[in-house]
Amino acid sequence: MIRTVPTAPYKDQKPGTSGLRKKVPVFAQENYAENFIQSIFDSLEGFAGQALVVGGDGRYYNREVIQKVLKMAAAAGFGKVMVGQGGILSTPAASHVIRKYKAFGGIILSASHNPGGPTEDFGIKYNIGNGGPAPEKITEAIFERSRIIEEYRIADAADIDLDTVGSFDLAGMTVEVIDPVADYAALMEELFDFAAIRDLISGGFRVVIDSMGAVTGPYAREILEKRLGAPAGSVRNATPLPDFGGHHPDPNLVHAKELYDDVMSADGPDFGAASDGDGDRNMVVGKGMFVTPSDSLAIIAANARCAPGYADGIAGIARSMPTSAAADRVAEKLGLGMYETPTGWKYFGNLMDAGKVTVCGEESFGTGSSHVREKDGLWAILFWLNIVAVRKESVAEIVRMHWAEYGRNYYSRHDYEEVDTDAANGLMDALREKLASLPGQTFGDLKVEAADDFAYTDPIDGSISTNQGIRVLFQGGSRVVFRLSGTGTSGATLRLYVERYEPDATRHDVETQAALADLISVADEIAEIAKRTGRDGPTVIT
Ligand code: G16
Repeated sequence: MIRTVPTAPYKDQKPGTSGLRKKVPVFAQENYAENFIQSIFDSLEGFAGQALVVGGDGRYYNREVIQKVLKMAAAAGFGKVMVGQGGILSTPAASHVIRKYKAFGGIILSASHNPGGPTEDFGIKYNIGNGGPAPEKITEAIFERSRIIEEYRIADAADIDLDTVGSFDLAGMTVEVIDPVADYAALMEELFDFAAIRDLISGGFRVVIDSMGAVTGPYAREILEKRLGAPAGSVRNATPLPDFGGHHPDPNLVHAKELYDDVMSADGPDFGAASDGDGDRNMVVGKGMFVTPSDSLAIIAANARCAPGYADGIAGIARSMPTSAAADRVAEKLGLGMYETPTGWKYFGNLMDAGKVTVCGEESFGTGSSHVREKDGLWAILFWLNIVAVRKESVAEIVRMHWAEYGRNYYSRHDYEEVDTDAANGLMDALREKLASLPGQTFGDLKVEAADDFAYTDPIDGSISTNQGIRVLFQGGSRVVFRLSGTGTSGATLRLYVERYEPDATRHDVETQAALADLISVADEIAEIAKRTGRDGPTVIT
């Protein structure tokens, strides 16, 4: 039986960079999740009888919301829902399942790299039939709907047993509980040279993956330990836990420090990697070398032909605006198209669908390709292992040789988290007012060449996105970028991105913060970060 439930709108259901993310107690308010789910369905057309994919990163509240989605999908008229066993599907795996089975779309439950638990973060995101995050046109429609919603519809039925693979009936709709790993692992085996990686590992190359108590554990175990022959225990924190074991599942130098220190220690592994809550982010560390996400994109693009899935070369590269220009130099040399988009994986979808780009990346530890329409942590890790196995050089050697050939883009991001929202908005407004007067001004040795508020016109559908971050570009290719995060759940997070290009290989060994020191202080001078935020330094430096 389908029940129609009267409800009242919540005013704060505007999706951010990647879906709606809020604290669990916010989602647990009466009808809060239901309102948003119904708003998604009300914003879509033509799904009657079609399939929907549902899964999440296993965080606290995942199972409860999955049951709601199943019952509401049945009431909305979907023909089938495919859900990962245990409610688990990594974000890239969900994208793959949507594409492989030609589903109408998917709902992914995750707050990505943010902590999980009864008072921590949760999220709901809608992905379209190409497997990628819904474009702004749809997220805007969902938000508009959520502001006026008056009722939702739900099937009165018992909960589905999410732990048993098989087909079940829910009020006339089929629920297929699927193995969350199998399709994804098979795809990775098609793309990469597993035989070469197996030889590398059996030859003594030690690989460690930290799944951070989050979703990639079962995927990494199947692929690294079972299919590639790494010893048991090579995947750490491999069981997805509702609170990620108390970890902050963000693979960066702060939250994956233990792994980093281990790889850097004298008798540590040769290669370390980590993924985030929902498996789309990655961090890659080789002995003596942390690979910045921006360099990772450039190096993967330059070496793409090492992997069987990319043996014919790549069509083009895209990166988000704050990501360093390292990949641009590769595109130029290889004669490939290069696209600079706003922050958010959703902006890559059209370019990939149109065949303009194959490989995409973001400074926020995201790298991926057109094999799915999300960034893909394990994909990036396997790509690196494939490159190391084929080139028979260490990560550090590969990175250094890349810099020697293309020059080095020194790069760092400084985050000021949980800043007062008014102060953060005030800082950005003041910067916008200064934009016109900045070009031509000199700060020490740095002369401003241009300054703007980044706007993007999608080359495929012509849609325009404005206010995507303030860029101050200096002569010689250095720049600072200021942006407010669209994924935080408390206060505002100010991001400062700093980049300096150094073509001279004799100057490639400077410590990153030292290499960027003058730009960092100029950024503070221009934006008055310390004064306006009341902070004497960033919360996180990556
Ligand atoms: C999401 C988006 C990414 C974006 C990142 C950071 O990642 O999918 O495209 O780069 O947020 O966004 P912001 O700087 O606005 O916080 P994830 O891994 O959180 O889904």
